[in-house]
Amino acid sequence: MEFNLPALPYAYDALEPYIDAQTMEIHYTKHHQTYINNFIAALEKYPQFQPTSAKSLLIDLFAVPEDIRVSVRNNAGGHFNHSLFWRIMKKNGGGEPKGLVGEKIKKTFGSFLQFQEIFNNSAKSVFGSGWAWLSVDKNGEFVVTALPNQDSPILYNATPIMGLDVWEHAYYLKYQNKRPDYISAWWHVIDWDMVEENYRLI
Ligand code: MN3
Repeated sequence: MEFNLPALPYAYDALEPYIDAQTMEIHYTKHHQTYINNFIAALEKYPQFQPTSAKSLLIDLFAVPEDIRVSVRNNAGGHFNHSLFWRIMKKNGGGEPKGLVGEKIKKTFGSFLQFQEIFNNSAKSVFGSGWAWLSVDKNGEFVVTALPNQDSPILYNATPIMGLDVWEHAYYLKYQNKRPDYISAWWHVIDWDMVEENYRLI
């Protein structure tokens, strides 16, 4: 089972000043680790149930015993989502996507700026805790969605290639109530090469 905290591909302070080191450390070592601990604890009730990955749990959520299904949805979702999130950020990221993702964004949304506006509005629209996502639907099309809590696009038959965590724990220490400022800043750390890789691997 791949139920360990994945190595962070950069130092806690690598994404400063956009994401501060303290937020990164707490987010990664406490929040992400807690999701892992929680769904491992939930699965311990069913030793005969041996999932191979968080993704496989989410793809077939209704195979999960009913009394732990909500916990698995939230906590395996949290593990899967954060594992993607860390990988699509880097120091000196940002700019505009090239490659297949850049082309597909222009074709789908008209321009990168229009896509950015739609994605930003989606991220701002999340009421309470959740994420904004760029996913590939079952027809191979790009879709931007806002989803609550740790719901992954996987639950809705779509494959996420890029996501922005807008839970307060992702930004409150530095940005307090100013979620739009965090959203704007985040574009400076996006790693388009990884988004491209996520798209090519579907
Ligand atoms: Mn988070």
